[in-house]
Amino acid sequence: MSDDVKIEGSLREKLVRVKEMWARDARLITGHVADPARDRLPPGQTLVSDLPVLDLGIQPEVPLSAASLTLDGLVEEPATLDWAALQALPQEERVNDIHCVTQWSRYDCRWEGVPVPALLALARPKPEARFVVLHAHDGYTTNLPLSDLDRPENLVAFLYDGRPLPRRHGGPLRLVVPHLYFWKSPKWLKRIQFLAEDKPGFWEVRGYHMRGDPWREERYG
Ligand SMILES: Nc1nc2c(c(=O)[nH]1)N[C@H]1C(S)=C(S)[C@@H](COP(=O)(O)O)O[C@H]1N2
Ligand SMILES: [Mo]
Repeated sequence: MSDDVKIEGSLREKLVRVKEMWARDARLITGHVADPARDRLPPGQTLVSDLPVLDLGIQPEVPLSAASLTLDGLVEEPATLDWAALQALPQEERVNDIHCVTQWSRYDCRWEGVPVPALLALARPKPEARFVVLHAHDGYTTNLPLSDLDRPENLVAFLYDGRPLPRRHGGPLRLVVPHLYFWKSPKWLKRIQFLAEDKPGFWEVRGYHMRGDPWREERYG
């Protein structure tokens, strides 16, 4: 599959175009100030009680037999871990607040999976690796600085709220990077590609921010 999502159907095209327009007009930027040391809700966010479902309208079915995670590009030990290999790694629980750029936040989301630093220890990024592109089974991509990926709270998650991650939320495996807007957390993750230079992903090409820190309201580029 190509790097970009093949957009079929006028509805999806329209949805993407609306968000592109929002990015161009810097919609949803409130300019409010919030301080993570004092506040729990980042600027311009509204608290919700359930975890909404957001994607491009394609929710790929990934059977466990096809679930795997490839680590490649600028790493010493490129690897593809299949489901059994992933399950054999030590798993941990994380509880965190999630912030979506479309302005909802949900507190205390409980995930279980493999902490990202353990995966990085296996693949061993080369010194020149500074960024990653994350690839998902629906064709979605997003980019991160390696320093934002390599954090102990980040998980390759298999469970949500004590149950296998439902397909609509990216099951069987997704990334969770809670300190950035949720578009940086790909559902149905299949590949982490290590690069020397930053490379925009699906939404970043369409005007979203290259980093996406909710405390700085880095919604658009
Ligand atoms: N593969 C994939 N991952 C994705 C997306 C997507 O369209 N495809 N959307 C992102 C966006 S914009 C958000 S807000 C969250 C939503 O995750 P949820 O549906 O589990 O709440 O997934 C992110 N990860
Ligand atoms: Mo989002």
